[in-house]
Amino acid sequence: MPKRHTLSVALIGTKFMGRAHSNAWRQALRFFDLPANIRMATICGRDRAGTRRAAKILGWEKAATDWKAILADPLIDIVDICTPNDSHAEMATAAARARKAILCEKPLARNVAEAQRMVDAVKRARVANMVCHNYRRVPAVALAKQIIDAGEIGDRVYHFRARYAQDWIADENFPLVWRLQSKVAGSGALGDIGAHIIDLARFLVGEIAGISAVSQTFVKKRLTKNRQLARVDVDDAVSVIGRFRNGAILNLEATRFAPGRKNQLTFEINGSRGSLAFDLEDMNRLHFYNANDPEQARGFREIVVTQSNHPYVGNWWPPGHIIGYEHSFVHTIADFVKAVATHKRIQPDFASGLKTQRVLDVVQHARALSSL
Ligand code: SOE
Repeated sequence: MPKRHTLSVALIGTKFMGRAHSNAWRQALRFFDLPANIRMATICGRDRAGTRRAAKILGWEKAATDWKAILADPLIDIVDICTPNDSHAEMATAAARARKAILCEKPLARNVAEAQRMVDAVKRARVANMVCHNYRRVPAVALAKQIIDAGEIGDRVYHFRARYAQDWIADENFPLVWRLQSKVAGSGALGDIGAHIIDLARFLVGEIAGISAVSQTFVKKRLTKNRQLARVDVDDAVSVIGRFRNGAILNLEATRFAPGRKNQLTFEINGSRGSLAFDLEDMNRLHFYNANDPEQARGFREIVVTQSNHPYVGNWWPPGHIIGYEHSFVHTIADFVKAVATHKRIQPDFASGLKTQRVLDVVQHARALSSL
């Protein structure tokens, strides 16, 4: 039996995404048959004490605070970037020069220029690269893709409409965190959660030909951490209409001002012979309408996506035992490890992330409203 290769990983970032990715690096090998072992070598954060705590709790061998030193370590094979958006381009281009495989959280960058630099760097270095759009690998979403590709909603798609709604900043007293500062985030709800539904639109329906959009900043000023009042220079919400290259119509909404919606991503796709609908707050279920069903039995059916032949779920529990948000990261990282170990491309790669970034950029600069 040939000795299995071991891939040593360094993760940069210790907050929400750092924790979600750490869990995924630990679980991937335990639940998926991977062509390589995974060594959780180093986690890197800003402050030494906090990063040491994170290493201990999240299962990393070492804690570091100098990400550049990590890239110089010849024993590191993979760099996983889970930091705020303003560091993605610098870290990824340096990691590419150091010949590391790279997984980067979404959005790829703050703007198209940065995203283009990242694509150029990974192409030049010929290193594996992937953007972590984890919702593609929610089993119900992956099943929707299979149903569409099998032509079971018909050979034409008429509509893709999606909404990603949260409410964590609807309180005007919520402080001016990095996700609300364009110099760090690039944009607001648009790049943070809008990027997810733009990626899903491209994944499930196809490339986008053109868009029109309106965005709004509802709370114009917020308190910084030093209690100074500062202007909010990103969108709080955005609405997009558009057209795909295949003629389907696109409707998207990304908002952080939907009180009661904690993390609700919904989409509905209408095709010539059927429809699909999904709600992340009920993520183990896919709603499917098949116009070819016998007329007396025709209607939306609810598929509980937990059968062993459904995407990914056979690796977890028996039918009916549901999974959660964190499993989508395990699926993403398991597929990434397979790609790195077998030298195959994996989607969405940085080139795909750049296409999403181009849509973000056009939305951000769209001036669509005709005054009445
Ligand atoms: C925003 O709060 C956020 O954390 C996004 O940044 C993530 O991508 C999304 O999965 C959950 O919400």
